[in-house]
Amino acid sequence: MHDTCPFNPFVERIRIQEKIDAGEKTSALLSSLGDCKRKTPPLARTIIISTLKNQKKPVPEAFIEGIPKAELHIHIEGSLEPELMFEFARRNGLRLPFTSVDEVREAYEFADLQSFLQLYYQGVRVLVNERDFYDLTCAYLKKARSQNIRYSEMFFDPQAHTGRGIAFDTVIGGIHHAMLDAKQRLGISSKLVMCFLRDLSEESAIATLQQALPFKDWIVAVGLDSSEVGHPPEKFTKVFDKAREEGFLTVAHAGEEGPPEYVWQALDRLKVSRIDHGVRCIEDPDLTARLAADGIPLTVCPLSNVKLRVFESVEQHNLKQLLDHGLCVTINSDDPAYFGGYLTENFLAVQKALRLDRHDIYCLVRNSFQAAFLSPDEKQTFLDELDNYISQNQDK
Ligand code: ES4
Ligand code: ZN
Repeated sequence: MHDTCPFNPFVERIRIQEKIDAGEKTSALLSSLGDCKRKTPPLARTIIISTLKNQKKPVPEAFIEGIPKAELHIHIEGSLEPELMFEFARRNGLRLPFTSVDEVREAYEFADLQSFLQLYYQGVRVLVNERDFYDLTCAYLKKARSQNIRYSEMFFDPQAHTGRGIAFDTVIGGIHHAMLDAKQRLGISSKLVMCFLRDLSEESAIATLQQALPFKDWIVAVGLDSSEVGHPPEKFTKVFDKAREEGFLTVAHAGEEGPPEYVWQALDRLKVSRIDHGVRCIEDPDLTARLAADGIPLTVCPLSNVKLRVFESVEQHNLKQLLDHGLCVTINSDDPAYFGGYLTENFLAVQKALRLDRHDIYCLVRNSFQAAFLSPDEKQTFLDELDNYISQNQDK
């Protein structure tokens, strides 16, 4: 160790900080570390963070577009673009209550979550055959790859399909095979999270979990979505207990429209690893402190929150406050075909409206890889890729 790394990292840290303060470039500093860069990653990261904090230049869009990202909150059915909706309706011999793609897009004005869900459940009816689920997933993963998403965890809603007579294996088969092909052809990694619809009964969720057991290896976690208010997490305590016994990780939508109490229940009753949305946690200081202390990530979806009127505008969004409270905030697209943007558009919107700097963007992206359901080694590979991007793009 000492043969290749003959310096004291503490002294080195001070020496490097002086150079950063004097304006030296990240790439020069990192290469001055030489071999020790790999052996002392925290030092390399200190350099990156300190130089990012020193950057006063505006954040170019290209920096955000190019940064390697992860997405942890995307409903695959919510990536159904109107063009594909028409295509699937045509090939399945179904009629849509719209005459054109433009007419569909014009209908995407929502008063709240419930008014969105009506259109969302109407949209999914064009998904009938395994090939529809395959094509839908391929289209999303291709788009994700084009935005430099390196890893995506996708929700799917089996009950939205089995409830209208589509077999569970048709749904998961199409999605899974698209994930395998996208990994091979595009190099994008992905995992699947199965959501229970909370406006249905716990018995229905239990039946869905049973149907999923033969496909256990294809699903990393279970979640809870759909109409939140009036359907508290505690309603699903038993099915989440069973899911954890079967080896699934757990997440839940909570604190999107629902009160902080629902976030407490998701943590204490459903034992979730992450909270989806969670933005209303800020109303309860004890809850905010708990989330920060336990490092529970929030998968925040800014454009979704504005479209569904959780916040009046992106400028009014509390994402920056959540970060300032020390929470592990991540940025996500939710239902990109309905909410006016995929992941990059979400980053661009918050960067502009909340004047985020490069360091904020770095932290948000880093949080997503840290919060992902990946092994420590897999995370490290992505984090190294992220750090390389930062050190190579600081002059842009
Ligand atoms: C959803 Cl934005 C949102 N919230 C809750 N459930 C959902 N399902 C699809 N999108
Ligand atoms: Zn969601």
